[in-house]
Amino acid sequence: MRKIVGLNHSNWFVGAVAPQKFPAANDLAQVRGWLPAQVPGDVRLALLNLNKIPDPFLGKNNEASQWVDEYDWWYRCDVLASELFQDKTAASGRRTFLIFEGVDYQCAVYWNDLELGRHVGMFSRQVYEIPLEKILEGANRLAVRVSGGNQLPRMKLEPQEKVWRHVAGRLLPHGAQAGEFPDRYATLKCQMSFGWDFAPRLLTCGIWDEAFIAQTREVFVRDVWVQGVPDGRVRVTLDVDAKTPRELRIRFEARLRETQPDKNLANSLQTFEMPLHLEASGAQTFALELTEPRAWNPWDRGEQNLYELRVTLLDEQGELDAVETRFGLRTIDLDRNERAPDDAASWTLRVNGQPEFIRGANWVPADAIPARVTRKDYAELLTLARQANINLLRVWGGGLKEKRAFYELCDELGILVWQEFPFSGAGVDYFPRDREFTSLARRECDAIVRALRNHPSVALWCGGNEFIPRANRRLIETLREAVAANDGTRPFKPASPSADESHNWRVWHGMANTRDYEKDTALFFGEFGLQAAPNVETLNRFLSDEAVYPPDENWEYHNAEREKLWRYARPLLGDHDPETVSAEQFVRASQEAQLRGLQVAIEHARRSKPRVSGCAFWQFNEPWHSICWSVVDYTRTPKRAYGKIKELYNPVLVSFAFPYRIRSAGEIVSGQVWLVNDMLGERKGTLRAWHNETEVMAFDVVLPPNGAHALGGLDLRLEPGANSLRFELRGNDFVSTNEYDLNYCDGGEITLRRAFLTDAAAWLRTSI
Ligand code: BMA
Repeated sequence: MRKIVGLNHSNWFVGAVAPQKFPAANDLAQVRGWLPAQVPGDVRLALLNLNKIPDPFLGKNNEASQWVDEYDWWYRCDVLASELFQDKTAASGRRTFLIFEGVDYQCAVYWNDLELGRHVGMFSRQVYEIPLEKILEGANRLAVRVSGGNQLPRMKLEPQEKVWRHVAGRLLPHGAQAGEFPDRYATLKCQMSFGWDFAPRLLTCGIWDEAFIAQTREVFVRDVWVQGVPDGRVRVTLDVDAKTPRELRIRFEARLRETQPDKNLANSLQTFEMPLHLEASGAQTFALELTEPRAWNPWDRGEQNLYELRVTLLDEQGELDAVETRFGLRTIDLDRNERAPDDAASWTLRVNGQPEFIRGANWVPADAIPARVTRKDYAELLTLARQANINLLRVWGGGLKEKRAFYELCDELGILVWQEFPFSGAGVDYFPRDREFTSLARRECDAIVRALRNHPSVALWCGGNEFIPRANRRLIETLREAVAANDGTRPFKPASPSADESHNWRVWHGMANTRDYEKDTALFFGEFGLQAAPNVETLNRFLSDEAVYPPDENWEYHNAEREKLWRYARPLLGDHDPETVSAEQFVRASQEAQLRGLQVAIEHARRSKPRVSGCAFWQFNEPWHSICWSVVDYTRTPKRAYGKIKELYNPVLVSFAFPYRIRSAGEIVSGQVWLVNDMLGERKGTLRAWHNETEVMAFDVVLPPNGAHALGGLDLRLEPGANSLRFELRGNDFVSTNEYDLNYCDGGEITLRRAFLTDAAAWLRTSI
């Protein structure tokens, strides 16, 4: 029997000590004052809850708590023997394990005076056995020394490398995250926390994910790995710590998770039991066959069937240990894109053998203090993603391996996950190449793969964000090995972008006209987007009254790129004088610019199917109050583009391809009407269109399965004033709408200098 004693509570304390180089000596006695804290938690969060620091997300308050990084910190709590045993004298043979799902960043763990171990890295699970004789009657002190601020390891840079990184930081279009950052590059800590162009420098530190104690009899199951395919074949691999070899029985109980109460689940529980010869420790694999198997699918392909699996080890006296996990039956492959050149990279994702056009978004950490993100927070954001018809999230390499709830919810909602390892550059850089760093990378990435591999939603592993693959060969080989050794069922991409993928920053960073997106010839569009201000109500939450408008350095502190915001908002301000527009008018124009830009890029991607196999806009969410590329702000208020994404990502889309030019009333706009169907079945419906209030089209259409085709031309004479073109395609079981502003043209050509620098950065990323 496994007993769990949770350590996720607020009976913890936190205290500061002078910094020491890791590994540090035990200086618990040096802590001057202990403050109440909770786990999962973060030092700043504890201080914030006690009003000892101002809220770092408001105004420029973040500066006021940078001092936190100058200290190392201790967490401690008491564990009573009575929580662990009814009667300790009768507990002989029981084994007790302390488990941390994530400690940020370097730590040493003590049980009373016993050092259980040390660890570096915020993403790997730590498991320590506590010897029975070390568990005292009464209270036991659990203490963790954590360092995450100024004591991080640093990468040694040659003088010429320093100069190069410095110059690149100044010159490159997204310079905020380029530069030296010796600690960031030498650390597998959330890269964004060192400061990014949508995130503050906020070096988190603490026990940021769940912690608990697990108690078993003589045998402890360290890990269960389940691989299942749609025909019902399942392989279960157990990693067991038994101390000595023994003969046992093992029982597997698989139950289809009840998602729809009216389903006939009479046969939902399937039990398998067999004898087992256990070695002292190590992995063993079992093959099971489920009857009436039901596959897991992304939401736009079918049901999200999930199985709950309980594995129990038994001897004559009953249960020794039992663990539970969830899994799904599905396959994932990456295939060549149709109509792509012969030597092109494969970008077509197939789930259960069927091609899946990716209508994706980039996901960044939901909070710059991720310790406080709860299942409810994830559920709200992921439900918004699902409602926007998003079928894949790219968990960007500058962010996290998210908490378990994120992946469980993606499984339930049928959203695929592209998971990156925690490496993120600015396109020009390399990570340390020494053995110590490489083995740290291997350990952390092994742990990430193991933690996520049972989730059917996880579809692809990727080395990380925007670093040059050829300058990081050793790292990429290490990551590839971690994936092969611990999974082997999902594709691996070395980095994003990689061959035949674009991060299109000619628009925005290069200041090109949004129609420039239509020149993108990549097979997968991994990043593109425009900044937009959040609503005025949100601005009011984090900027003082004087700072709310016009955009100034307070906006820049919250990541606004003023010049570019104006460049894209100005053409949408109509006759308003940019000097005198109100906050509301500016916000509306910037949100409209973001919406129109995303519309151009996404429709270009969808019309280019099947040569193009998907896109992921930059970015879905944001980690603090930011003026950035997100379509849902930190308060979870959608920007105008969010509603548009919902339309643009409808599996069935009507698209109007027309040239953007500055025009005046009386001129003719000529374009092509396109129909796109991402579903595997034919769709029939009635297509209607209106130019302002006049109906200009009404007829029945048939959309062949999984394709994009041009239906025919449409010419419209511009009227004075507004010119809106609306489409509605209505079938028996679906409605798809779309809308265009025929007056929209964001003018201006890309400047030569910017074009050169943006293109050079893109070339460096994929070619060197
Ligand atoms: C991309 C991302 C981020 C960055 C964004 C906007 O390339 O990968 O590094 O935040 O551009 O500049």
